[in-house]
Amino acid sequence: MKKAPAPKTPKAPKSSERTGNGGEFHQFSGGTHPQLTTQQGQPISDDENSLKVSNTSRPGPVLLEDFVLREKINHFDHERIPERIVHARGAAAHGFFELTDSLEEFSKARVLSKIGEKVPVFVRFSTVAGNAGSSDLARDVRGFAVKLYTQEGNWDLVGNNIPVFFIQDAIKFPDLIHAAKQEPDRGFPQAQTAHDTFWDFVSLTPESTHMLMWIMSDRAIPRSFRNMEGFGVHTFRLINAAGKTTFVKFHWRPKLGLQSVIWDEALKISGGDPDYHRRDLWNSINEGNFPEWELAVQLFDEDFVNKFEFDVLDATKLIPEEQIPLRVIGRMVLDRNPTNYFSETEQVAFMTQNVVPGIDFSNDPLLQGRNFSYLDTQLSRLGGPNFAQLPINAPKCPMMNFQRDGHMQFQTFPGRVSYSPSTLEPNTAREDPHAGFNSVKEPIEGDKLRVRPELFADHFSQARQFFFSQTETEQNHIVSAFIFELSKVEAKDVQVRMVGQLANVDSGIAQRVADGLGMEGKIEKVPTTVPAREDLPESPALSILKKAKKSLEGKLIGCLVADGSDAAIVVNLRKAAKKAGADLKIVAPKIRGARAKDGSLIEADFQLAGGPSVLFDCVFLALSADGASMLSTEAAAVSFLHDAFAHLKVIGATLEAQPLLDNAGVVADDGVITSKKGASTDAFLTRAAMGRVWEREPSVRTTY
Ligand code: HDE
Repeated sequence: MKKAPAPKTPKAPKSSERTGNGGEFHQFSGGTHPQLTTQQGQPISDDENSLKVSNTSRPGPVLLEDFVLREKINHFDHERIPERIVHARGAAAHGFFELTDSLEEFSKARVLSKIGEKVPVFVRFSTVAGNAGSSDLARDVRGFAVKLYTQEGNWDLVGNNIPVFFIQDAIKFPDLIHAAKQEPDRGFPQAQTAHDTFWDFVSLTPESTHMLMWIMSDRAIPRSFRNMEGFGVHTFRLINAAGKTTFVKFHWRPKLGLQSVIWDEALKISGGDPDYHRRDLWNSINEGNFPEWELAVQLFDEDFVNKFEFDVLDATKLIPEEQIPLRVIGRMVLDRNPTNYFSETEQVAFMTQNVVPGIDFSNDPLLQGRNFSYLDTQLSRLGGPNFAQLPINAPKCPMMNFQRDGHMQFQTFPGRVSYSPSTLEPNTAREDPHAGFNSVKEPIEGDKLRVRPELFADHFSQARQFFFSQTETEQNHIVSAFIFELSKVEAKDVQVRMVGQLANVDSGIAQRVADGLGMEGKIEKVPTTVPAREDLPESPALSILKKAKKSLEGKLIGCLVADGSDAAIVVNLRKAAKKAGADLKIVAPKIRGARAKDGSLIEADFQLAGGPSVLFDCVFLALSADGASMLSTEAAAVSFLHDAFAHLKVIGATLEAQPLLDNAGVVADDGVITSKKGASTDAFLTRAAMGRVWEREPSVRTTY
């Protein structure tokens, strides 16, 4: 085969050849570059200057004939597509799912029955309410959408990091989202529910109460995507080869365990690094620390459905793990960052209706509504019916049908036959009644009505169960979150109604929130037909802290240094941290780093003002006496430490760092570890592995 000629390196014109030109060509740095061309392939001679009637001293008018300019600007003008109406802000990664336990008995889906089957996945995490440019740390549900490119077609499990939802029927979704998004007259606030319209709506929508407990909990401010659970939310169905069906709920469980931040920390991370979650995902994959989850299922039959206290088709309810245990069936690893954010993360089109033979929908009215919505939204977002041909959306198994033409048709179909049945050509695609997708054969009978089933009417029992399944710390955080959010609501009657709604969950919770808001007088319960059951047992699986992993794996340590620091301490700390699976970042007054007492340079990852302690899980002050005294009057250093203390972080320090600890108001406790020698680093890491110093909280924050 003849080798293609190497692309020619265009030569920069001599400045004398460039008439009246003040601009310079900066990009000619030698080497071999391909020729720059238009979209049509015409070589471009000058990418710095538009075509003008000109002389050397004065620009004349720009010519309409400049097709190079017009094409470039035209393309730029159309670079954006409509952002998602919900889940606009997201980050994604590639990876694989591997089946470790077969569900063949329940499902004929190859991806759920063939042990060892590995399928590529693309996973997009998102916030719901904020616009694409909002902050990662908004208090919000996180989307957890997984596209599995199976050999039987794409299966999209479009879930969230919270197992229940705000509403029971799809017809309320536009109202919910309109209430949560920025208010239509003023265009703010964005990426938050702390405003009147949201609380007005939910205080009038008792079915939202269970979900409110979840989004006011620390689940709504995760430490990273790697520390989140994922849930399919709805009940789905599995179908085996004999046509037998079983109900199923899907759960993703993070290998690193659950972890969240503290609300004040979330507020500050939004300023310090609005890309905190996406950066964490990107960096961890780049560094080879691949995020991993287990896929687990809850399987149940018609008998359970009939005896369960609630309706399994009600998306505002969950099935406690204590009632139907999780069965782990596989693992998912994210090991590759996207090559291009727009082509992949932005153009990926998740659709709940993407299921494969062996998996089917249930009659959950929310799921049924979603099955319509997701295809519809892709048409307006991606511009036409051929979006499934975009590489990120295309199945990775053979795809053949007679759908033709349309905007941006990338395929060139040969032949005369674009219909079925046909005889004119051999080997045209045919349906297969056995291997093809079949719905569960379910007899349906009833009146055509706009109603909700009776069991859907209990809105408070599981909200109460959730609250009382939390640790005391977590309960305090939920109460504080209600107080924070409602304090931003201007309409006092909305506050009053919401507190009255909370009284249906528990009068104690309502009273605590009322106290925090400074409300006086008797709380009026909002009337309800189904009061909360008080007999549901606690479910420890609903708590983050009860099942948190006590480990340093995946944690980030911020180490503050200054001139005169002991380099050996830093080296040892880094080594020990790495061994434990954590990462150490150096924060110094100057980004070049600090000159250690032995004359070596300790290179910095963050300049002090750009590396606040909210970015780290725990902090260590490797300071000399001079360094500590210099930093003790530096506001950024004082707030670095003050915040670390207030956010209940484990703080390690050399003895010389004491002046800075004092100035920052750090009071000695179990989580403040100081010592002269390197021994303190071991004690520091041991304590840091156990997580935050929750016992410190009452001394730094008022709880109601
Ligand atoms: Fe969505 N949702 N949703 N949703 N949803 C969208 O689809 C919708 C619901 C979820 O990373 C949209 O492609 C309706 C529940 C995720 O690209 C849209 C209803 C759950 C994502 C849409 C719901 C979700 C979306 C916007 C009520 C958790 C992001 C853009 C019936 C189980 C996927 C898009 C991604 C995205 C509609 C409720 C999760 C408009 C009508 C419940 C993770 O089609």
